Amino acid sequence: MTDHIDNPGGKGPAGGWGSLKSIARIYGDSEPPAAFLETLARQNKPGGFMCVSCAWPKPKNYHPFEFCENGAKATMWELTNARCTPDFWNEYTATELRSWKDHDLEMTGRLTHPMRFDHATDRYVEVTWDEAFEKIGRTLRRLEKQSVVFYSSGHAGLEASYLYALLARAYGNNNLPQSSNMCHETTSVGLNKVIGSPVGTIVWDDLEKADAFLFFGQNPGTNSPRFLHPLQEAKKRGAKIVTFNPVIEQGLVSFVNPQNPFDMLTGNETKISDQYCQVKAGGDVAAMLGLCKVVVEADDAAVARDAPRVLDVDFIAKHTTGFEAFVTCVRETAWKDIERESGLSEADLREAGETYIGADRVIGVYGMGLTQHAQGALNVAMLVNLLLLRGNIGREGAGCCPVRGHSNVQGQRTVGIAEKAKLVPMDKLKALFDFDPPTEDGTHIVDAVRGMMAGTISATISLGGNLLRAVPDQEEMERAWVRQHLTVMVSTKLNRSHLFPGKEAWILPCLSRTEMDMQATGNQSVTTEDSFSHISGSIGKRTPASKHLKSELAIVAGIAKATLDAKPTFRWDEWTADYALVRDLIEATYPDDFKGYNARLFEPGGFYRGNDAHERIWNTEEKKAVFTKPERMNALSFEDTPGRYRLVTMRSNDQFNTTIYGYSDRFRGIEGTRNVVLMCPEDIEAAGLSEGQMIALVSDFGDGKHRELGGLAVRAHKLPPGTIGGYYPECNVLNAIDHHDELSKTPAAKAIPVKIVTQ
Ligand SMILES: Nc1nc2c(c(=O)[nH]1)N[C@H]1C(S)=C(S)[C@@H](COP(=O)(O)OP(=O)(O)OC[C@H]3O[C@@H](n4cnc5c(=O)[nH]c(N)nc54)[C@H](O)[C@@H]3O)O[C@H]1N2
Ligand SMILES: Nc1nc2c(c(=O)[nH]1)N[C@H]1C(S)=C(S)[C@@H](COP(=O)(O)OP(=O)(O)OC[C@H]3O[C@@H](n4cnc5c(=O)[nH]c(N)nc54)[C@H](O)[C@@H]3O)O[C@H]1N2
Ligand SMILES: [Mo]
Repeated sequence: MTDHIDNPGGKGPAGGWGSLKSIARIYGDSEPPAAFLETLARQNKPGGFMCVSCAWPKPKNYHPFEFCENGAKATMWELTNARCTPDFWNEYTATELRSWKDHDLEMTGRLTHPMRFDHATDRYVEVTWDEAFEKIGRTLRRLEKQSVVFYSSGHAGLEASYLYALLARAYGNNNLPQSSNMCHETTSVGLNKVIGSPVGTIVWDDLEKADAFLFFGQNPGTNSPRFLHPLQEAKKRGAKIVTFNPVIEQGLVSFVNPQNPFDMLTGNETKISDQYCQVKAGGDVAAMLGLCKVVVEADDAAVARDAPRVLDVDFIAKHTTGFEAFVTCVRETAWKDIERESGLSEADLREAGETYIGADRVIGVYGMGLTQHAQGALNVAMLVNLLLLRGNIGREGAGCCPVRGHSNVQGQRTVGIAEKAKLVPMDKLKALFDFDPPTEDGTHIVDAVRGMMAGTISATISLGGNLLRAVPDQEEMERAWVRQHLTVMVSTKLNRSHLFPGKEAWILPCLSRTEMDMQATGNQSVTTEDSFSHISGSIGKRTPASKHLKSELAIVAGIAKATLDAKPTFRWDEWTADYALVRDLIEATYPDDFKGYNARLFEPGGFYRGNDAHERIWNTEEKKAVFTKPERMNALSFEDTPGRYRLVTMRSNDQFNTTIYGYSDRFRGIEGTRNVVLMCPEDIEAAGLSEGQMIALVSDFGDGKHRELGGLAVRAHKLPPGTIGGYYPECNVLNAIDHHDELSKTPAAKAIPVKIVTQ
């Protein structure tokens, strides 16, 4: 067992006083109004509001303050006193603002008025909502239907999202790409292919019963800190945790619970990982093959001794297909190949494999470290292979746990934001609204970006997000984005996407979920779905940041009314007046998932939508869970060559995606800057570099296009040789739009092939 895990440069355990200080700093920076604590106390509780940050579930038995460091930051970021009013545009032009940093753009505060871009002066100018809707509608009516994209980032609640998808379909296309196309699309497609479920299979109770957790490429300390509470509990009852990650992430090393006064006063840390395996970026396929090999060898030995089997043979026989081919591959794979491809030793993998075998109930947790690779779906299939060997899916305390990103990213998919026509009950839409929904598939993000570059996409409506900053090939994308005829951004804060306006461009500012959403029938609640498929109501109580803001639902309805022909079945005004009517429509469209929807909004912990894979019902083509024989030993689409590195794009502890709260990545010991490249000392030396030296990275994707990011300081960090680290979104200029997961097209942001250029 690994007793001590070095944290390179990090400042103490996750949580604890560091976390409170970090929240306080944002509080100071963004000057939120008083009574902020009162708002935080309502976060993630029945009758309160659901956190605007990540999609981690809300427990039934909540803590006095059911929020985490980053949820508190996200809330504060929205409650800032700063306002980005129309006057701001008297001082700056869009072109000038392009040199601003993401952090500084959002620090201008909440957007307050609907705005139209005026190309003559290069500024946004204030407009009325009526003018905005009328003109957007008029242009949409004129454009070629297939050339319009309806993007959404996973913020908006289920009600607005359902109407948004209805708007796109009634308009005439299924062009409904979502942020998950850059995120867990690999899960939606890859996991679905092997177990017939596009989402994770566990529920909260399983967390409380698992004997071991295997973490692959998910960083709870930063991205889902409330996960650290059940992990701390798990450690207390003796559960084991093994982590596979090229970067040593503090939240997976140790944790001090900021909700526990005793832990806070004594600095009582809980060690999280029992073993930390610094796998190479893209090396998980080999690592998991190694773990499977340990299981298969142990089973062979058990058979020879006539001891109880290590494989769950009954489960495999009854519930799976493809076992023989997979196991033959496992037996035939040599340890030396596994070691080379994973960067891990046989001894370490044996230790991890023994932990897996020693635990009766195991949960496999994963995030972007598995999904954002050229063979991300193979990564996911390998994790499923490993779990299936011992029947660890669809059993109490066991299962597959992809940790989702945005607070309602999963739910938006559930209620019809999907570019794939087959995922949506079109017959129900036809019956409810009396129109013929389009049957052709729409655009995935990657297709939308290619379409913008090729000129076939000429308008983008964005329900939240910062698409321009989130996608690969950013420089080409910026040139393509401005060639569009129409860009409409429904946003809370200013971001880079606003600064590249299409020929007609609009900013439509919306309410945040913490704010009152007063409509004709009173303050409205909205609902979101978490990573465990539980649906919870959310009510905002704060006074809106500006009296000109509209809710996301009201904005969607406003655009729809101005764009679509009127029909008795399209009751946009009534739906805006009473969101419960929209929930009735959702229930009518998805009766199995949303039975009794309106009555169940505030059930503690949310109401469970159900998941067939959790019940061992496999909705795959084969009607079984599928073992996948890997055709490759790694998740990459390129070979190693001298001077080529695998660049991992990382999130700091001080950001939410493209929203940069500040420049303190305290867990990694990086302060005051994001312009760094993390490299291991051996790589620094081998490349003839020195710490602090300024370098540039250039793309080594091999498609002949020049992509470069300069002004980066070399930082020594404990990483596997050949794997280097840089920050997302800054590094997006280095990735190619064609570099994506083969099956799901999720951009491969975790092993971008790059070379180093000295400046
Ligand atoms: N505070 C905060 N919370 C967030 C977000 C945020 O930006 N900030 N973003 C939200 C969103 S949209 C999402 S999708 C989630 C993202 O949450 P995560 O899934 O945790 O995403 P990342 O931090 O990008 O990467 C996860 C981990 O993968 C590791 N990794 C990189 N390459 C590999 C590899 O090849 N193999 C393995 N095993 N590991 C690898 C990285 O070192 C990192 O620790 O978080 C959500 N929550
Ligand atoms: N290189 C690299 N690229 C990546 C990733 C990576 O790890 N590496 N991660 C990918 C992932 S996982 C994701 S999910 C995408 C994220 O891509 P997006 O979801 O498009 O980006 P965000 O940064 O989450 O969007 C931030 C903006 O959303 C708006 N906003 C915030 N709250 C609200 C709200 O309540 N309502 C509305 N309407 N707007 C709101 C604000 O204006 C804010 O500026 O990026 C992807 N890109
Ligand atoms: Mo995400």
